[in-house]
Amino acid sequence: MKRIILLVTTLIIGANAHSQNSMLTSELNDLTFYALPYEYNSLEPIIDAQTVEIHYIRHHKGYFDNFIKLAKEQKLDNITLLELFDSISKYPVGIRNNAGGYYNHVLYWENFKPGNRKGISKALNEAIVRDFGSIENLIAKVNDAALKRFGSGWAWVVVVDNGLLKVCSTQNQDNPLMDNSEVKGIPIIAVDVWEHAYYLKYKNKRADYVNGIWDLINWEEVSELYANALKK
Ligand code: MN3
Repeated sequence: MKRIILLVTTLIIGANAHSQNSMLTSELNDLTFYALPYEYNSLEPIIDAQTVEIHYIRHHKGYFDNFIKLAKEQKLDNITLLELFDSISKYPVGIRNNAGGYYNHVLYWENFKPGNRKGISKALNEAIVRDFGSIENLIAKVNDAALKRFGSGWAWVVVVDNGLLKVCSTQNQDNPLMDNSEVKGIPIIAVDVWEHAYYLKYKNKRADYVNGIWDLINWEEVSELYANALKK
């Protein structure tokens, strides 16, 4: 019976659209590959189906498979992703790149979950106005961080220790949960600016992709991530 409960729990963690929190706090040996909660063409026309498919099945799955393999080799089964990120500078760069690659993309897909694009919570809206003046200012700041990131990396909106919102950017597959991050905080918006995220449709025009994604952001989802981040 215990095994069945464990199996069901694992399946729920794998398939749950709000998997970010449980993913961060479950032990590495319980991690399953993230189930994309929509079809490949659900983000059309802003992100084309082929880009989503390749990005999810090849890139994201590749990071996950490599991460699990390296974690097993390093016998990391019993720590959580959150603990790992919090001491990532002690681990080989392969762990850092692939663990980051796995987690970052889960957040990225969750941010775009088709649904409530106007459903921002009162609390998040007030926090954005408090810290940036307006949602437009926040978007401009994230876009700026995304465009200034030289080479591959990410732009983020994070909740920092004192509950304030901050915009930052990281290189490669690093993220703001990592102990070596310049800005440390809990991410609620993740913008992938690796070329594989946009090149098929946008070619070298990163700005067009970055401007476009705001029409995909599920503010209801981001509001929930914000509420959860404040609880930690
Ligand atoms: Mn990517």
